[in-house]
Amino acid sequence: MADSDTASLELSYDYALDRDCTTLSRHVLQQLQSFGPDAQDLSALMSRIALAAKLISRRLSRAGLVEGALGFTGDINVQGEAVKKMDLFANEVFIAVFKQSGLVCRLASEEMEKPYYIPENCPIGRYTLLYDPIDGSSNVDINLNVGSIFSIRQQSGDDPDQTGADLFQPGHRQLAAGYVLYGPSTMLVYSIGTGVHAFTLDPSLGEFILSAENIQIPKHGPVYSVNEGNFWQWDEAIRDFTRYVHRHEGYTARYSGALVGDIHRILLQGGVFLYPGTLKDPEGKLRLLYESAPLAFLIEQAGGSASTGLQPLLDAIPTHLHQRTPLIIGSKEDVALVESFIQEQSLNERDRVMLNS
Ligand code: P6P
Repeated sequence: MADSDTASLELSYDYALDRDCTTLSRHVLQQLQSFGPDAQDLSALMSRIALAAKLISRRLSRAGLVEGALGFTGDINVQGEAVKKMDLFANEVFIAVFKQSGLVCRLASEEMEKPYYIPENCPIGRYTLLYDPIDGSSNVDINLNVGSIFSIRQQSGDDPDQTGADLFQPGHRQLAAGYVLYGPSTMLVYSIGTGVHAFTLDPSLGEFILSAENIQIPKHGPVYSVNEGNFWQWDEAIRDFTRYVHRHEGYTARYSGALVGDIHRILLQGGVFLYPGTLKDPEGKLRLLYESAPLAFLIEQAGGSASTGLQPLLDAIPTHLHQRTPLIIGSKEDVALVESFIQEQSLNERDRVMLNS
């Protein structure tokens, strides 16, 4: 074999080997360009999240074969939603993974009314994990994509009455955020404030391997993702936006009923996802602390934007753990287009009030 062929082969080996060695924990340290204690903590936290993702991915990939993996538990959670067995399993996985970690003192989950404390980790572990263990669980029983959403915040001050009130801070305060997409492959997409990076689970290795770095969302995209079955319940502004995309070339509707998959599509292809307020749920359906805020953190890190319709999503300050807000998120130009209809409606309303006064 010619020297040049050998050299290029070695190069490809080196590249492949180096990529396969770029695990999540190593990538976090590279991103922080530090081996200090805070960097080590964040690296270890992300490794634990990766472990939780692997355990959940394994269960999901065999759910149809595992006795008792699918279906409902018969309980109703704090959200008023019927709990799936997979919701419960995934919630327990995150708890189990962070026990004995010394890192996380407290977990706040969609599935638990109050924060869950891990006494042996408190007060050493000054981090709180906020998570939706399985988002889109209605898709589990029909074998469609689902996700986990996570956010890491630093505990600020004490929490004497254990309500997690110190967590009621704007989304800018997040240290890390991301999601796991359980699809044809299992992907973990995260940001610690240094861009958005994607890892793909290599089942043969049992490792998440770096598959995309510094992902940038397109400034505009063709996708609009919203449940149009709620059209009758929306404000006129959202209806006007929907009418606009119905009447203009270049838009395509995509909506899976599972937030993580819909957001991942928007991240890669561009466009906008909306879950607006409705007559029944004026604040919308999605929870601020462990769904919208982590996704907004990530999408803004990728060069996109996120809004409640009235303010940047990351400025929103919750008043309780399971607070919901409307969510408009995606490419900057597409989010701005939705907001322009909202602004126009509020101007029209103000004019009407002035005319009638
Ligand atoms: P709807 C799943 O229950 C979820 O929380 C998100 O994953 C998803 O985007 C949304 O609700 C779907 O809600 O009302 O359109 O079925």
